[in-house]
Amino acid sequence: MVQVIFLGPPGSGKGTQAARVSELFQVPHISTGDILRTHVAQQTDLGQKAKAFMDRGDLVPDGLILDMVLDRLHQPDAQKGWILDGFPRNVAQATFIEQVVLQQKAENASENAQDKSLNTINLEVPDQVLIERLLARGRADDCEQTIRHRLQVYHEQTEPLIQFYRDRNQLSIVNGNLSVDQVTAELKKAIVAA
Ligand code: B4P
Repeated sequence: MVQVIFLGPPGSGKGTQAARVSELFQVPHISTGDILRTHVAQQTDLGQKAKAFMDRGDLVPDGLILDMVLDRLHQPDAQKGWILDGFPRNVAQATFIEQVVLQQKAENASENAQDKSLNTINLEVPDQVLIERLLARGRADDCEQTIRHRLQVYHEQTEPLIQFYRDRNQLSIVNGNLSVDQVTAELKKAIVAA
């Protein structure tokens, strides 16, 4: 059983590393950004509502995100663990996922295993490197003005989660400003599976 939450600013490599760690531990990679982009591409009701927020680099409102995440976590493949990439992104989302994990713990009656398996990783990368990486990627929301706004939203709304998880003794800091392989090697050392 392994449950990993990737924190880190936009472009820190959450998506890149979550895919690798998912392969390593054979648990699903759940990226809220990817799920949202699929909804946008399919022009679902959720996608139509989310698109303007994503284009501006704002967080999509929690009212649209929480049910989407809960649905995904209830899929059969997520029962043995998951890698969450891009969620939680604010304190309300962190409180929500904490309740979900506690409820699962109660249902499974395996307290110790659940405690040991929750890993929150903060990938640290300087802002200037993030901007260069995202400009090089060039996704629809990777123009310089939107990137700067996403970074501001990150510092205001997501960065406080570092203290949230530090207070719970669930935080590991990993240097994301290394090669992709080097970051994966650091993550292998940091992640504890129960
Ligand atoms: P996300 O899809 O989560 O995207 P991201 O944070 O910008 O990127 P990530 O950190 O995953 O970077 P990646 O590995 O791809 O969010 C997009 C939008 O969706 C948000 O702005 C928001 O609107 C919405 N959203 C998503 N989740 C939400 C939530 N929970 N609540 C509300 N709204 C939500 O790496 C970036 C680039 O760097 C890539 O090109 C990669 O190849 C490169 N790279 C990675 N690691 C590297 C390394 N070690 N060295 C050099 N380059 C590297």
